[in-house]
Amino acid sequence: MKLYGHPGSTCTRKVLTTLAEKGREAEFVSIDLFKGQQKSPDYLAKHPFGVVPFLEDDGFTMYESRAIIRYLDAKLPGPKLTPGDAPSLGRMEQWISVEQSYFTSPCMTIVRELVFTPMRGGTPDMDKVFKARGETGKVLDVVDRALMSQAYLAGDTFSLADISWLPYLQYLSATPHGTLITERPFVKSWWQRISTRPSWKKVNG
Ligand SMILES: N[C@@H](CCC(=O)N[C@@H](CS)C(=O)NCC(=O)O)C(=O)O
Repeated sequence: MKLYGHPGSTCTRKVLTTLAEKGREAEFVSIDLFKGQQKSPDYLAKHPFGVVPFLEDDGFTMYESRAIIRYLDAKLPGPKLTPGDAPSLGRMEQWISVEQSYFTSPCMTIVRELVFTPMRGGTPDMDKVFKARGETGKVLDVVDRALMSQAYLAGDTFSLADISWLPYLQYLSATPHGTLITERPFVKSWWQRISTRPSWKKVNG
């Protein structure tokens, strides 16, 4: 199995975490996003949208991180990361959709402005940061209420939904707006639970 990605990429990290939960390693092919290698003709021949990750598995190839993690969980032996009962499965899918639809964009706006823009010598747009902070906080309020009565997003067990939130929360936690996580008691304890898993420590380390 070969995974094309970038070690700092949130989408690559979801796939690496899923592999680690399954106790599986893939050959890692590093794509240099800073040099634009994802837009090279060779890579575009694999991934027509020119982003990472991209998976090759014994002649079968695919892209889109959320699809890849579902594929890996279905295919690989090891602990199941998708609940077997319909309500928990529905919850898992709901939270993966919430992450993609409402959370990732404002969360990564904060990270882009406060981490990546200064790294490139630019000045953060604080209006964007404060607007995004409000939006991110509203989503985390909803998560906080849901986690009042359960340990993980899908219910009692860790699932692909938790994996899909981990990389974004990690970046957010490294900004001054990491308080968005720590000031919500149920989000805070969930974050402690999921971010200390050996799989995430391996990927984040
Ligand atoms: N929906 C895609 C998004 C992939 C994506 O945006 N990847 C980023 C890294 S996390 C990327 O390759 N960015 C480089 C670029 O946009 O050129 C997925 O989930 O795989």
